[in-house]
Amino acid sequence: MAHQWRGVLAEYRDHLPFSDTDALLSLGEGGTPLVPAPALSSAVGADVHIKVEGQNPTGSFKDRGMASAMSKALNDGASTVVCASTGNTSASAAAYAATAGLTCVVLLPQGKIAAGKLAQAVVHGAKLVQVEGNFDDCLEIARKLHAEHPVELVNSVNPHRLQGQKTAAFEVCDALGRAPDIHILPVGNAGNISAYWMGYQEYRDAGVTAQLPAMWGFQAERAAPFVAGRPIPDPETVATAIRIGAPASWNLAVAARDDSGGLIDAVSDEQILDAQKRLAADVGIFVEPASAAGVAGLLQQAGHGRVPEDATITVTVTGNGLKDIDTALSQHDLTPTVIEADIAAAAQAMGL
Ligand code: AN7
Repeated sequence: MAHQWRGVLAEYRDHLPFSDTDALLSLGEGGTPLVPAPALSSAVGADVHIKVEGQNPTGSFKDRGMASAMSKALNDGASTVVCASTGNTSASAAAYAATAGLTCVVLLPQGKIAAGKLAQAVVHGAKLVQVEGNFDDCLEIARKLHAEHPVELVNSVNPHRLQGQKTAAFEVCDALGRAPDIHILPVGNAGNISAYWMGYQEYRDAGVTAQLPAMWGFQAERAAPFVAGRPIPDPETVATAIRIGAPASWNLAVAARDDSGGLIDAVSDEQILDAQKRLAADVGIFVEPASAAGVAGLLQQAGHGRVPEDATITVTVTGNGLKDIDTALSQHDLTPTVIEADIAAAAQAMGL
């Protein structure tokens, strides 16, 4: 019988801090494809592969860490979990709380969440609290609620989130048969770049791989605290998922960048939307705007001559394009071609 993927916790149990008696939650997260991208490879002169995290159960990479953090909360006897979110964390937390039978409260920056993500939190039964402020305000409230009340915090400041998320680095190595030379991804709250770096180091230390990649992170230009070297008070970007000015995993991300010999740079909203279009039209992968920041960064660095020839490069695209169709469609002319229900009219419309 074909192997059925069991979710990241069961698949990578040997590398995760769970005991034999712990219950492990799964909605089938992980096992996402690593897709070769010939259009990007020829554009930048390297061997580019896309790690398609939009194929996770709730459509983003957050499911890996949420499986882990929610399992831990369940095993510890929690009854309520809380998170701040730009959308994907809340969608994932809501789904995993549903399967765990826990109550979930999500704090969201009012008016700045893509409609698909809001829908996910609603249908999975989370209690939505919209905050008149940005993500950073929401996270501060979530941290305090956790400190002062019996609620578990499932943002990536919870170390179990990074434990689950590091499995993506394992999968990249398992798929390539080696670690890439460069791993690229978008950076918002900075949990993911920290988790990948942890995963790559653990595989190298365990002797599974021989080398480590350089970690390249990309932020949106007006929400780029790592580029500024300090928090940004009023982050703004079309890529609402990474509209974050005070990343929680600051020190871990700086270590990932510096210890790997990598970089964290900024890309404009225009570059992000252009990369989103190229991924969809040239590669065949529809991602949300934030997820295109890594590809935008790759193209930018190639333009500066900084992409080593023939390097093996993996780029994580973090979330599914279907979560935010409003932004995607706003980039296209939607004037439909309308015809009578008639073959001749159809042929004419097709230019035949
Ligand atoms: C699609 O959901 O922070 O640097 O609250 O949704 O690990 O924060 C989302 C972040 C990239 C940035 N791409 O990852 C949230 C949230 C997408 C995202 C990021 C996010 P981190």
